[in-house]
Amino acid sequence: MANYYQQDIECASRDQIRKWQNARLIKQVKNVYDNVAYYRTRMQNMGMEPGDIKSIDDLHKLPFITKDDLRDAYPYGLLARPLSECVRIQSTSGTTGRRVVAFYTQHDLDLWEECCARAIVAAGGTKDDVVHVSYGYGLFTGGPGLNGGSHKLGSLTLPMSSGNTERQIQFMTDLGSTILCCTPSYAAYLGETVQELGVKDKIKLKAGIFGAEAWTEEMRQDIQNLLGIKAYDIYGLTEISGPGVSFECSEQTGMHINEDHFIAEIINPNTGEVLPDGEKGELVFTSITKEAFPLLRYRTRDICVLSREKCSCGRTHVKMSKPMGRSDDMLIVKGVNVFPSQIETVLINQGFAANYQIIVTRVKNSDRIEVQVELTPAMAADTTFNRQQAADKLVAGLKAMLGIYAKITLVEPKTIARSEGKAVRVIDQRNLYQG
Ligand code: DLL
Repeated sequence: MANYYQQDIECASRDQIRKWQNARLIKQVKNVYDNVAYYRTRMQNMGMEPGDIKSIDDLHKLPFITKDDLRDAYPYGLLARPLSECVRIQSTSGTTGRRVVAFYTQHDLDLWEECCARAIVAAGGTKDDVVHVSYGYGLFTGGPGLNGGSHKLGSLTLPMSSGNTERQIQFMTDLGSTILCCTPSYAAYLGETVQELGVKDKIKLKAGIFGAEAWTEEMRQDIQNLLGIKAYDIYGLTEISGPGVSFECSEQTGMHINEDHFIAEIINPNTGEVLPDGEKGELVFTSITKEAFPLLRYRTRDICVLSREKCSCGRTHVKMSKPMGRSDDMLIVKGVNVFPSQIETVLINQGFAANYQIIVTRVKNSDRIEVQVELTPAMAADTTFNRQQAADKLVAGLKAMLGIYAKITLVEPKTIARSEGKAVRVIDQRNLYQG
């Protein structure tokens, strides 16, 4: 059985990582130029040829690629290998516009699963663990990615997929699941249900690997307490492979990017200028080892910060912060930038759980924002709990955080629809209200 704590790779010197990246980038640029008409034309239009890229210092000379470019190229326009060499398709979970489809050769699947295996190991997993995968299976990469990683590690894998929460908990207790993989919102829901059923002492979970959507440090604490586990973040996107592009280690202070496969840059989202480590901006990835669907300088729209500070776990790969929201998730309400994560922080700091929905409307050209917040079961049961005071306190907290008034509506526990996939946090109805 291979060892998926790949110390020689994950703890390599920065010089060694740079050497890998230089060689792989040069090869990848030639590959896309030779095999993908889209890239060849764009580079030719810029007067470039593959030989112009001599090291990662030249990366900034290459054009960006965006989700719109991927949609325009749907379905085969960016394929760099004959379809006959591809063995898998996955697709993004987007609900609007054309979906993006990503192709994988067997080699691509192996590398992706290896990245997921590294993530499970970083969360304390070994071949003796029972890995309970409650991400959705199918076109979404969550289930297949973690499933593959767990197989590679040799752990016993429970391919639960999402939904049927009581059955999930039944299997968890009967089969002794030790590592839970799902979205953080579903983990919180599972945690609440475990509490309600009074079976916390029957579950053997020790860790969770949660990602695919934004979640705050406060939500991490909640999930850790509800399930009695250590909760690790995992990040990825279909276009670049799926989960496992980066993952947290025992330090839980950011996610190590698998730099032997992906080169990360942070750019100013407005100007495209590359920013130094430590500055906040849009994350851009170049996949240097992928065969079927390699992307150069893909703009993720995720806003975060990179850090190369020494990590106590020994890994040397650069760390990315939790995405602070997507540049296209950011709401502009009354001219103010609002990220759902800011609202979540206020709610959790005031004792609520991350069960909320943000509704934005426009009345007579003026934006209105309402946050519907579920009472926790304890608040709802407490006859002395003053709902008006709690709502006023939330309004004040949001005003301090965002600088604008947000209406608060407290609703009964479990009345906001739970998602088994990514949580739906925002309902923007402004295009319906032009009054
Ligand atoms: O969400 C892949 C994935 C599955 C990651 C399971 C982690 C766990 P997509 O559906 O293509 O792929 O969505 C990618 O989700 O650009 C981010 O905006 C968001 N995202 C993914 N992981 C995180 C995370 C999968 N840990 C998009 N924190 C990305 C915040 C995340 N946002």
